[in-house]
Amino acid sequence: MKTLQSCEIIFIFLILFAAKLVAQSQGINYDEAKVPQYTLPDPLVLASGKKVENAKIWWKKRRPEILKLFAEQVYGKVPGKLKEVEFKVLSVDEKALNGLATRKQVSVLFTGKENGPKMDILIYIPNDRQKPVPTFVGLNFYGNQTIDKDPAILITKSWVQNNKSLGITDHKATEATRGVRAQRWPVEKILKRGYALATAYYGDIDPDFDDGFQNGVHPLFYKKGQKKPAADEWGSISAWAWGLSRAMDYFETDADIDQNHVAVMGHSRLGKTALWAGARDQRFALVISNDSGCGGAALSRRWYGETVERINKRFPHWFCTNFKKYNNNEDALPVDQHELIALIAPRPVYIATAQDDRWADPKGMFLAAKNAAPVYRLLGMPGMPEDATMQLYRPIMSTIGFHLRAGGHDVKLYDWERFMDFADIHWQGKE
Ligand code: GTR
Repeated sequence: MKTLQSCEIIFIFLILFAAKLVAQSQGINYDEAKVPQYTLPDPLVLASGKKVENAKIWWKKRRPEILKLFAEQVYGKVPGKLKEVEFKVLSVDEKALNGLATRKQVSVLFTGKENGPKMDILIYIPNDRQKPVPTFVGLNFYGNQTIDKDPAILITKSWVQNNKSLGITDHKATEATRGVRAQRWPVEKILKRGYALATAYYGDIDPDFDDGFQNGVHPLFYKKGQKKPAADEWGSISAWAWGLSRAMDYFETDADIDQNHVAVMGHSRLGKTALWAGARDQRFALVISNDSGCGGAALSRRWYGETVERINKRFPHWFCTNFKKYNNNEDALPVDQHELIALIAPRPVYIATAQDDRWADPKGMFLAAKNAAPVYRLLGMPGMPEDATMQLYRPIMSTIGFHLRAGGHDVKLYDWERFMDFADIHWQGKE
C-alpha cells in the first residue's frame, strides 16, 4: 500500500513536470521546418533603393545608415561624451603569476573622482615581450577576481547578481569568488601565446537589472530633468559597449599594449556587447562573439530559440525602448544581425557557437556571418567562402571566422584556442 502511494506521488510529479516543460516550450521554436520564410535586408542596398556599388559609397553612405539604425532602433545611442574621465593606475606588479606576467590594475574614473562611479581594469601583460603586445579585452560577469585565483586581484565592490553556487547571496562578491570563473579565462595559456589579457566587470558600468536606469552610467548623461533614456537612447548593452571603448581609451595611453591590435571578446550578453562595441568603435581591430545569440550574432527573423519578444520581456533594460516595437514583429526591423557583423568589415570577426546552445540559434549565427560576407568582399576581403557550411569542429578562418563545437552555452578552452589561432592568422600571418 505504502509503495503504491509513493509511486502515485512520483507519477503525479512527473505529469506536473512534463506539463511544465510543455508550457515552457510553447512558443519557442526549435524546429527547422517551422522557421518562417523571411527576406533579409540587403546591407548593400541604400535606404533610397540604390545599390552600394563601391567601397566609397559603403563608407560614406550605407555604413552610417546601418550604424544609425542599430543605434536608434536596437541598442540605443550614447547621448554624449563625459569630459571628466580619468585613469588611475592602482597597482603594477612585474612579478605576477610567478613572473610570467606584469599585472596592472587601473581605475577608469568616469567623473574624474575617486569616490565616484568607476570601472576597474585588470591587465596581464606577458613578460616575455620585445614590443607592445596584442591584447584581448573582454568584460566578465562576476568581477575581475573571478577570472584567476591570483590573490592580488581587487574584488569588485559593485553590485553583483546573486548566485548560490558561487556563494554570492547579498549582491556582494566575496573572497570565495576568487578564480571561480578561471575555466572561462585561460590566463596562462593566453600569456604564453604572446597575448595580453584585459578584463573589467560589466556591473561596474551598469548593474545588470532593471531599475529604470537610475544606477550605472546612464544618469551621468541625463539632461536637466531627464529621468530615463529616451526611446532611441542606450540600454545596458550599449552602456557596456561604451565601457569597453573607455578601456580602449586607456590602452591608447599604455605603452605595453599594442593599441592597433586589440581584440574585443565577449560571451553571451557580453558577446552581443562585444559585437556592438566593435561595430561602433573601429579602434577594435578584431571582434569575437561567443554564443551571443538573439540580439547578438543570430538572425532575428529566423524565430528559432530566443526571440526579440522574449529577450525584451525578460531583460527590458538591455536594448533601447524602440527595440520593443519589433516584439513579434521582426519583419518590420529595418536591419538584421548580419548587418551588425557587416559593420565590423573589413576587420576580422569571429563567431563562436555551440551545438547544444539551441536557445542562441547556432545556425542563425552561421547564416548571419555568411550574409555579412558580401560587404567584406566589396571592401576587398574574402569574408567567408561562398560554399562554406556549418560543420562540427571544422572552424572557418577567413576574415569572418566561425566555429561550432559540441556542448552548451559556455566558454571553453577550445573556444579560446580558436580565437588565438584566428588572431595569429590575421595579425601574425600564421597559416
Ligand atoms: C540568457 C539570455 C541570452 C543570453 C544569456 C546570457 O538568459 O536569454 O540572450 O544573453 O542569458 O547572457 O548568459
